[in-house]
Amino acid sequence: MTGSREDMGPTDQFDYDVIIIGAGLSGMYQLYRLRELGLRVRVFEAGTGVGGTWYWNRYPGARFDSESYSYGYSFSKELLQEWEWSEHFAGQPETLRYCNYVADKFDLRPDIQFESRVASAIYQDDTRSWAITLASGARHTTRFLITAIGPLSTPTLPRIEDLGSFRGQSFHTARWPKQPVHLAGKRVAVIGTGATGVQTIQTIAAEVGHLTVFQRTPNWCAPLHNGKIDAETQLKIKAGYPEIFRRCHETFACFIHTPDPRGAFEVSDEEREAFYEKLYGERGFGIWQGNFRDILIDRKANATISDFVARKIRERVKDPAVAEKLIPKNHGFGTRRLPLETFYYEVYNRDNVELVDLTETPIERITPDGLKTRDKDYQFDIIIFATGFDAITGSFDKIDFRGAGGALLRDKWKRGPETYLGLMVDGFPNMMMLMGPHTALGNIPRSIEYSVDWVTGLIRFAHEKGLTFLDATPEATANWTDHVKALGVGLLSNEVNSWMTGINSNVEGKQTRIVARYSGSAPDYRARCDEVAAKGYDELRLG
Ligand code: NA7
Repeated sequence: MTGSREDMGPTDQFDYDVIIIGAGLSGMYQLYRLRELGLRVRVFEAGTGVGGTWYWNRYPGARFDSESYSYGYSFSKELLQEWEWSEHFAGQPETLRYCNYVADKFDLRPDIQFESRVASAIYQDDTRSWAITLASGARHTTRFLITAIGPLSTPTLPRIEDLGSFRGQSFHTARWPKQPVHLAGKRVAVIGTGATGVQTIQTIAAEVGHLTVFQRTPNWCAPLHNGKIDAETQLKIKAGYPEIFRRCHETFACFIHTPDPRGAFEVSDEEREAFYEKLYGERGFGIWQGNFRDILIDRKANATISDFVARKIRERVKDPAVAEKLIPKNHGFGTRRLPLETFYYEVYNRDNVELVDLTETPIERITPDGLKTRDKDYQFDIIIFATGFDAITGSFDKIDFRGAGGALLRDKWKRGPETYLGLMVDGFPNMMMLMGPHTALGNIPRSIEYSVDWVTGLIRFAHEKGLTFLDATPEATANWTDHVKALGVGLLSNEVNSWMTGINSNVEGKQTRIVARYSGSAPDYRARCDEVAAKGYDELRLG
């Protein structure tokens, strides 16, 4: 590096060179990298600790669905050798310990300001800088702004009448308290059966007195097959990290699983059945990410795996009527995010568990004692809302982002996000997004590390050239947005309502499907971003 901070123009007029919003996995790593450049960096974090998703989601049973050893940071060999994951799919307490370990090891905390929710971020045209205002009213200025606010970090509660009238305890899973919640013997309701609901339900069913599950849409689920990591495997993992990450780097979505090159009908019926049986018996996302290449694009191919998993559900759930309710009818296997489960279906064989199908009996209102559906009054001690998030754009909507000339990001994205490489937005100069819309998500930490390194490269470039202005052009933003939309055509998942298509029944204005995610391959995504960097970022407006 040749530049010094002074080369970037009179940055000392600002409080910081870079402000990062959020101290989850993205924000922590971004801070680490920018400090290497010798910049003055400040992270503002709403929580009282690091970890983002793993800080907030303390609900019972929260855990990885990606293999632990493919999920942790890969940037530090020392960290990889020091840290030991206890299970193939670690639980939230362990992952939060990991996040804290990383924060301590790299001494990140001095540059993180906790309990500091960012309320607005306003670009200052005259000084080419950003003014950030916290919920407390405190104001800070910076040349560059990086959002590390997470794709699934704004929880949403149902829009049900009298929501606040319940006299018992109620929690959204992503706002689960730090103090223990006493579930033993209690009458508990869980609303929602996404990945979170499934983990919660299977974990608490045996402990609670009675559990009532309110399901609006069943999801296809497959077994996680978690297990402890024994000492011998631990050694293999530690010795095998270069290979694990090399593989993640090459696969479609950065998981250790990647699509089988065969089509579902290129094998015999017996071979197909045997392949599905094998995948159903294996750990993790293989049945979703490592299945035949056409199951997520071809309806007939998809029907073969959907039928297979439906048969499994019928085998595992004793009451045929309940089994039918648990089998999705309005979308095919894997076209929504696949929840992985551990004896989830067997929960419905228990005497203390009841499944209520909300398509038959919708919830009318919350009552002081529980809730009322069209058919029945229920009494509960605890209501758990596993009702998901205002995904991908929701956390952007909550902050007043104003770009050049005072333009509101919320307005610009009214009909869906428009981005350049998922990393920038034209008219919002000097602002970079980590895990924002239109980036490759997949196995998230792998994508985070790539995006952080790309953003670090851009800031280093600005630093070296003394640039004070970086902006995407409207043409480049339109081109990338069109490209992302084109990639989504033909994907069965884009024809289904889910957080991945921007649908949230609980949020005004989020009832129309949008293309919010980049759905090409991670290697293609990286190749495109690398090309931009290699050409000296000449697609950007630089000044
Ligand atoms: P999801 O996957 O969005 O699931 C939310 C669940 O809550 C889903 O079953 C919804 O039913 C249900 N829901 C939401 N609002 C209501 C109302 N108003 N009434 C009844 N049921 C409702 O969120 P998760 O937290 O499970 O998972 C999010 C991601 O986090 C996950 O994919 C992983 O990547 C980690 P619906 O399907 O909308 O009918």
